[in-house]
Amino acid sequence: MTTGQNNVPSPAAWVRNALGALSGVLAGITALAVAQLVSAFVRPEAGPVVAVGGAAIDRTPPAVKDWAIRHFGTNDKLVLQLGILGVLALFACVLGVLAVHRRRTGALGVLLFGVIGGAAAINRPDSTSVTDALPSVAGALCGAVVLHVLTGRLVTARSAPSAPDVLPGAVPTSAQDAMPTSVPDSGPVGDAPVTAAGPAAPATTPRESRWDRRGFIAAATAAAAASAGAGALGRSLNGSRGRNAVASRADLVLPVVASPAAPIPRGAQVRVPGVSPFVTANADFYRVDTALVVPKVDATAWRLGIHGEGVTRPMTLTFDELLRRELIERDITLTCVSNEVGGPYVGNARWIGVRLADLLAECGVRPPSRGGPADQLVARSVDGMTIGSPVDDVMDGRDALLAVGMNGRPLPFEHGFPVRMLVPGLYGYVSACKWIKDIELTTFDAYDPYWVKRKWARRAPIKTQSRIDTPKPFARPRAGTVMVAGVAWAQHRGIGKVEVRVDDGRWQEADLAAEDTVDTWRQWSFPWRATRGGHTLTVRATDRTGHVQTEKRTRTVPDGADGRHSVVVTVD
Ligand SMILES: Nc1nc2c(c(=O)[nH]1)N[C@H]1C(S)=C(S)[C@@H](COP(=O)(O)O)O[C@H]1N2
Ligand SMILES: [Mo]
Repeated sequence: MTTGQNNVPSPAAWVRNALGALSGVLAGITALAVAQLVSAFVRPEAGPVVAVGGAAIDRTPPAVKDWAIRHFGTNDKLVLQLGILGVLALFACVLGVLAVHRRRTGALGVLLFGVIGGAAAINRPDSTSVTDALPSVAGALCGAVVLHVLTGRLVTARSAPSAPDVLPGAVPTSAQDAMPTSVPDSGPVGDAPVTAAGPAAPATTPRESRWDRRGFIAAATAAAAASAGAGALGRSLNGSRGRNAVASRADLVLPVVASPAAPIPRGAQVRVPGVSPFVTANADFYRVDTALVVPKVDATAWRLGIHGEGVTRPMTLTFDELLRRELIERDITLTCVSNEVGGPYVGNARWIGVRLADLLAECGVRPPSRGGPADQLVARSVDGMTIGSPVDDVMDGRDALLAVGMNGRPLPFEHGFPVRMLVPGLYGYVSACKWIKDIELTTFDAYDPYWVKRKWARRAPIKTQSRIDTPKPFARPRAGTVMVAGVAWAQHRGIGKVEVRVDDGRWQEADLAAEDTVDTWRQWSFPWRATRGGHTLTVRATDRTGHVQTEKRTRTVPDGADGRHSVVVTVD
């Protein structure tokens, strides 16, 4: 980035490039702010960052998705968005510097990003209209204009080499504005009416005077202020869009249930500090989904369609109609297939909902085991997620739910308000569709849902697992009796036994806490006579079918992690 006149980098060129980069960033901010504003009128999910982020999530290989969940947990989406913004900022700087030298190319580069964002937006599964491209395109247009205008204030200096350093004094703003912007290299700057110089830029040094500093500062300030305004307005409009949904949730009073859950046995919770609460509070319940923007569904406008193969009486239900049905209350432990051995993506809640099997039966659905043609139930969410469950499992008598309540409250938005599906015994990605809007009966041969298209198994019952909650890894308990305790789960089969092994010793049976139901996890504890030194504690569970949690470690892909949880501690 030298002037070509000599090999010493010209400070003016350096400054110009820096200002170019700044222009690029301002153009980028303008583009995003305008996109945010326009998306409020189109669809919040159609904004470029959300659309590109969603596309990135969909294209993320399962192993990377798993890695992201493992390392960033529920912050994975924040990290992704920050990553996208970081990449955009980098490109904005590059385009800005480019625009200093090739103004049109820079602006075209900004437009290219608009095309990418727009294409991503209309290709999202929940996109129903090409208008979804509008936020990106409008944002990019404004961004391109900003970049063009800002770098226009810098091009005076750009043309300096044609009349290096001899350029006397300031070029008046008016004369410069009159210059054809497309000919910075060949422009007759040397012929500029320098005699008119002086009053326009009085306090500038010769070098600074080679660009339209005032014009640049004014334009940059205007761009920054306008984008701040557009961004703020867009955010508040987007916020108020969800108002009906928030109101519909606030107005919701869950009806009295016809079939309450039995009280949780007193002994279900072991009294050892550090063990997970038996019931996971809504705020602490793990969240795993692909939604960059949590869908805010207005319950009063919600509809659920049930249709497909073997559905002799298709149905469309409103939320009120759903609530008027017989409601049941059940404790169900949900687990994510991405949960590593010992991992946190498991939670237990008391759900309220409608028995899905009854609803399907009313629609004329028969499970394949009774001659029905459809073996797969595909649930679709408002955000385009598809989740496929075996019809036989849903209709075999277990408490598969269309859930509306979680721990006595309407579903939180993060967990699927107004309605989600739950099937005890199946991992979330094959059973627990949040923000559900449609149920289609089909076959496993005919259709692969979202995660199955991405190398996960078609069928995925939850594997028998156990976890040591306390002591924590690398804890330093004192010698003597140390309580080892945790949870074990084998939903819909039930936990029959939990054993603990110290180092390479024999398996010793742990004390099982009272069982709530076979659909919930079960706590256990083991009083360990701890001796000084380093020790490895390992746990294994046996389910009620007699299956012992296997020793063989497998990865989470394709159908859930296998293996045993170990914790290394040092006893002082
Ligand atoms: N609409 C929608 N539903 C979804 C998902 C999703 O990404 N989108 N993720 C599924 C997965 S992988 C799991 S493990 C559970 C998690 O439910 P939770 O976030 O309420 O814990 O939701 C399931 N339902
Ligand atoms: Mo999951």
